[in-house]
Amino acid sequence: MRTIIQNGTVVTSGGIVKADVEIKGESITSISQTVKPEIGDRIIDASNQYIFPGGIDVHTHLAWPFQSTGTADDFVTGTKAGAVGGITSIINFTNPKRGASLIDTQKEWIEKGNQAVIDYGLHAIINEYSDRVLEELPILAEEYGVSSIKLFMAYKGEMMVNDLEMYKIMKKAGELGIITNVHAENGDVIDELVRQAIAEGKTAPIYHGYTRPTVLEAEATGRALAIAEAADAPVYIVHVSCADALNKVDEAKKRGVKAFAETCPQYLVLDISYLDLPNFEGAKYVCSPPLREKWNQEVLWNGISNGLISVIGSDHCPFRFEGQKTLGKDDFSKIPNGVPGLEDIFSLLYHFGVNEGRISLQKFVEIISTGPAELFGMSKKGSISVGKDADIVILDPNRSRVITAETQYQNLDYNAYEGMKVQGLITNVLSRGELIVKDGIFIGEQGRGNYIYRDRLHNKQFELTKNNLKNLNNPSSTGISFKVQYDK
Ligand code: DUC
Ligand code: ZN
Ligand code: ZN
Repeated sequence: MRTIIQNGTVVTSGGIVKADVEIKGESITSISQTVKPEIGDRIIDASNQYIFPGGIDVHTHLAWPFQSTGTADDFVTGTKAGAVGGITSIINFTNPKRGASLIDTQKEWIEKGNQAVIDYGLHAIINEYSDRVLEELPILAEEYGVSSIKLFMAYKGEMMVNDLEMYKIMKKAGELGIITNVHAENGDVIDELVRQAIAEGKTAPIYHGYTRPTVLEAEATGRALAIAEAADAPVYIVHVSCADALNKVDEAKKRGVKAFAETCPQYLVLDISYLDLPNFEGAKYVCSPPLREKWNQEVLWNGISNGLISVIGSDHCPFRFEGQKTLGKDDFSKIPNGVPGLEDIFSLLYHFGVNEGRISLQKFVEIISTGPAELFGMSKKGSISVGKDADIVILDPNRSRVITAETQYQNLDYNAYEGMKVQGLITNVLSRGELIVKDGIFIGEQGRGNYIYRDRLHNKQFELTKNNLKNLNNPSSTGISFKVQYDK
């Protein structure tokens, strides 16, 4: 069946045009003012609405065992929530058991994901170093389409690697065209600050914020960037939360490091005061890095506008308040770290970014869809263009909604953005040509999501530095802030 989306305004990172979109099978086949409907066509009327490429959330922790518990959304509930929220692809993290092979872990997680309702890729977490890791990386890349790995500089004993391990892994990854995601916080010093705080009886959620100061995020960010520079490897700093850390990214980019930065909605919209809410409500906002002083938000928004930040990811790491967050009732260090965001990231970025005038429509598309598709090698995703997968979000800018746990698809008893009114209502969502959200209701089938085999960065063709510098000099630039090419 052919589908035609009529009368809408198509937005890509390169331009905005009033046009109809023709879809045959799973792909976009035409974008023009003159797509003629025929009998049997399915027509979707997008009058007065925007037609965006589907959102891509490259930072999710679905079905994730962590800190003596596990995240509350699995691939079914999490991807349904993403779908109604305008996300049509995710990249989730694996979580290898101690001593497990990366290949076996990848297979296990591909299997876990097969109940997803949208397409999914997997970043391979490496939580301990061994020679086998270096042997398995090429297999992961070639046979499993893994173009990104993740290393942690915090969570000692659970996931943290040391500097030498990081260097060796990044170097091998860089040679293979694999980009390394880094969680950059100084885990050793944080653990000591946490120990001291608890010993002094400082057990409330706010101390989670005080024991993970911005200097320790900035220090680790600078160190990760230096190690990537020495290894001549591409690096992606996840969840940059503050000006101190973003400055390190700025410095590194200026000296030509193949560095990219991500921020998350919680750092753009929420702040450290949420950790101090009464009745242990602050626990709902415990995530790492922690929420920061409010003034950091505008620095991050500027980083998005000027191309210093390439991608927004949700870091969706959901834990229920009752029974999970309450594990830390008497000790903040036992509160599982994470906030939800997969269902609302698209709306939050549209509302606080586009609607409130901080970013353009094109920049919105660039960081929620085109940028992540390019950087993480999803060649069929990320744009409304002929030949791409028909992953499409239709949004009515004249309608609004109030975010609330009562109506959410996320498997949670709270929402971190409860009560916020967001302008712009997602009406319909297509995934590979199939209408999976109609009038805001999920109508797709469980298990319809495909595993995404991703392309690797071609190191020799890396062309980011000049483009980034150009954008830094032109804060109003809405152009793509980096150019990368991939091995086919
Ligand atoms: N931070 C979180 O808040 N949750 C999951 C892991 C992380 O780095
Ligand atoms: Zn992290
Ligand atoms: Zn994360």
